[in-house]
Amino acid sequence: MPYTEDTLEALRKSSPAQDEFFQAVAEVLHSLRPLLDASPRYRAHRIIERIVEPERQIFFRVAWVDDEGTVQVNKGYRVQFSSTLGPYKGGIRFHPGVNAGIVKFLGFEQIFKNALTGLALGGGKGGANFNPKGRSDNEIMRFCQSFMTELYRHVGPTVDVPAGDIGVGTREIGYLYGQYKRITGSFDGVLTGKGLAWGGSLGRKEATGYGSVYFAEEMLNARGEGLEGKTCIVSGSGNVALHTVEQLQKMGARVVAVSDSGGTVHHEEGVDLELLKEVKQVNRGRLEEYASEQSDARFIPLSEYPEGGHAIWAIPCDAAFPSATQNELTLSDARTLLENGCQCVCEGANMPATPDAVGYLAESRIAYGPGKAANAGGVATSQLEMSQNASMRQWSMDEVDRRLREIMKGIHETVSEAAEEFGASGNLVHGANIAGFRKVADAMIDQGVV
Ligand code: NDP
Ligand code: 2IT
Repeated sequence: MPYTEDTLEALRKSSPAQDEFFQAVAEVLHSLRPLLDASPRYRAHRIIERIVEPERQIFFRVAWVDDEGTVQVNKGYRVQFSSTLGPYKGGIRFHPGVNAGIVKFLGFEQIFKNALTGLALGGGKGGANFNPKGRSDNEIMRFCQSFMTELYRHVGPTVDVPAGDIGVGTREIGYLYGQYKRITGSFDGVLTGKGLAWGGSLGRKEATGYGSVYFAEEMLNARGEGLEGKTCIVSGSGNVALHTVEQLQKMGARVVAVSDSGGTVHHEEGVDLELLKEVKQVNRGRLEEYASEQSDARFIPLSEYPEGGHAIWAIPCDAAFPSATQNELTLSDARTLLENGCQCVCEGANMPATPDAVGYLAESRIAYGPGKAANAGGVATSQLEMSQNASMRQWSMDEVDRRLREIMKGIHETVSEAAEEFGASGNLVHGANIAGFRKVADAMIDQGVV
């Protein structure tokens, strides 16, 4: 049995029922085979066995009182996966589907994504199985305060720096930061994605979506093409999706569909971003409200789609941006996209494609940008926020955006070159996994057995 299979087998036994985590590990290990064959030192130092094991996992109770006076209890997590390249860094997710395996998959991906940015960032992730939908501001605040009352002792500006993810935006970061400050008495850069008046960076909220579009543009430019004039679809309608739509429109592309957990909006004339932001960001509402305001837009509810939830991928496009959640794009969706002429799939979300869809897309001739490369602009700009906090300065939007664009260009070069080096030219899944891993693994060897 190959070395990587042994490790996976051992993991399945030692941490059962963590499907998304095994999925993320299996993909990386599959890509690494040629590197591990060429460089026996990784095996000698048992890097694979060490890198799949988080340095530390913190599981905690989050008790809080809802507006009816009822006590609620949730599970809180912070997985500090790797501090090899810098402080643990990665978002916090509030979603009812969060469990230890989800947080571990996200933390594992984060190690390699952060390495690809070229910045001094370790990897971590956190979250809670808390559903913010339908909760009042006061409930969100009490939940965040309870969550931080445990988390504060594990984080710090040079230790572990959380940020947002699904269900955690500027509002939640504000409540978490307020509580951290109250407990520690210290105004420091312990979280990123902060509000602009209290330590935040211009461009952070836009960065993941903008970065994903810059990455797609790099992939297309390498083929003598560009996004201008292209028809695009973007799944999701949260932070990443909205800013993907925004940057696509700035670059002259037409976005004809977006989605949320209730269904898909198809708007052939082009999505009205102002209305979309009002419905999803300002009112925190459902996407079907968009279609009721726009007579030429069609809403396709989840229940109407026989395959279950993937109506967006059947809408013909030149480029698709999966930007909602994990495993939202199956092999059959990927086939449909390509049959309809799609030439580019660029992942704003973490692990949005199922393993067989990843294999199919990576082997196809289209431009396929895996999440750990394509959505790294968010965490990279978090590091720019950390730099600004450390130097007590605030850069202009133009300055941040210029750096983001450079970073995305650099990531594209790095992953393309690594793919080429290992005989998989154009396969950016292999390129991203190899380049991210190699940087961390070499540094682990330098730092000894820890
Ligand atoms: P948000 O909470 O802002 O938005 C999430 C969007 O995805 C919403 O439209 C939501 O629908 C939809 N969604 C969530 N879960 C599901 C589901 N199970 N099925 C269908 N749709 C779903 O999160 P973000 O935009 O921040 O995150 C989106 C993705 O991008 C995630 O994979 C995240 O890990 C990744 N990411 C985020 C970064 C960031 O900086 N925020 C950085 C890098 C990656 P609804 O509105 O109905 O809830
Ligand atoms: O998945 C991710 O990269 C994020 N949610 C952002 C992490 C961060 O620390 O900015």
